[in-house]
Amino acid sequence: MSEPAGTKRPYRAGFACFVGRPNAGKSTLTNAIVGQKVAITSSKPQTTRHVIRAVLHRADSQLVLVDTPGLHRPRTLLGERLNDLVRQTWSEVDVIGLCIPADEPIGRGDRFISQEVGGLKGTVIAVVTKTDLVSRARLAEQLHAVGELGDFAEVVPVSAVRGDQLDTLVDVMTAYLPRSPQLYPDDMLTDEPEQVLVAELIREAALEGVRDELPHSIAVVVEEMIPEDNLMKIYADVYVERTSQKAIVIGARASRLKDVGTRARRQIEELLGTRVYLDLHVRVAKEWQRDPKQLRRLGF
Ligand SMILES: Nc1nc2c(ncn2[C@@H]2O[C@H](COP(=O)(O)OP(=O)(O)OP(=O)(O)O)[C@@H](O)[C@H]2O)c(=O)[nH]1
Ligand SMILES: [Mg+2]
Repeated sequence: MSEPAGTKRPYRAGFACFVGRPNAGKSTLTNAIVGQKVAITSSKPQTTRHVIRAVLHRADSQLVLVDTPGLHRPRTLLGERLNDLVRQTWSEVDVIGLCIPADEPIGRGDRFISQEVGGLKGTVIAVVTKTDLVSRARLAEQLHAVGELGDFAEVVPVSAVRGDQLDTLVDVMTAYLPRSPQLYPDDMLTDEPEQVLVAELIREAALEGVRDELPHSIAVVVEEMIPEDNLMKIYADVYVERTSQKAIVIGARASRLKDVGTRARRQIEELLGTRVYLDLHVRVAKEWQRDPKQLRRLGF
């Protein structure tokens, strides 16, 4: 990929996606690279539920990062839809960044995914994430193990939390992009609609402190956003699958829901740069993860 000395580097632009099992750190890495929160993150697996594009602009390149849901063994119709999205995405991009956490042994899921991506047209790079959580010796072992896992063009260790090696990763991914004119306007960070970003921030706040099956059962839809003087009025519905879950999300004397609202509001105010009035309603959509009609209504 080297150019003769003295010539300007050719402009490159294209798509790279992060894939990997749930919780591998894909969304945190996406946010860290573009320097803004475009994707929500949580310690619960299967946080990301759609494909999120974020654009990194440089003088001689445009790297479109595509964050995808964690690939997993599906137990619901939602799970199947999410896996389909991942497979469609990775078949279309120029570079696939297979994310494998440094602090967990390589498992069946990683092996399965690395085999699947092996046959794609895009260049596959292994990204060893969360390096801040392990010793140098452990990291060396993991890099070796990842090297054995598949035929990767490169293996790059990173820590999104510390910001370690992010530039290196971007350089590596960019090098495999095609020569191409700019794909998106200069100032575009993401093509996520504002309502979706807002709904996601509410879901992120709602995920905090809930356990077991409940994180999977929560969905959020922003019904209305009404600008008023210096204020944005936002009306949103938080969906759960069962009445018992509704009680948990609301909490005693609505204390939990209030906390969720406060946390979400702060994040939304930061995103929109305006004061926000947030009205949250908790509703039950019975077994929505398995119901095609409800899934469609919730945007899947
Ligand atoms: N210490 C440390 N933790 C990290 C790092 N990157 C991600 N995490 C944590 O790992 C957890 C999962 O991160 P996410 O970015 O949501 O993972 P994901 O791969 O997008 O997960 P899904 O969307 O569920 O597939 C969160 O608790 C993050 O804070 C890192 O570089 N260092
Ligand atoms: Mg994610």
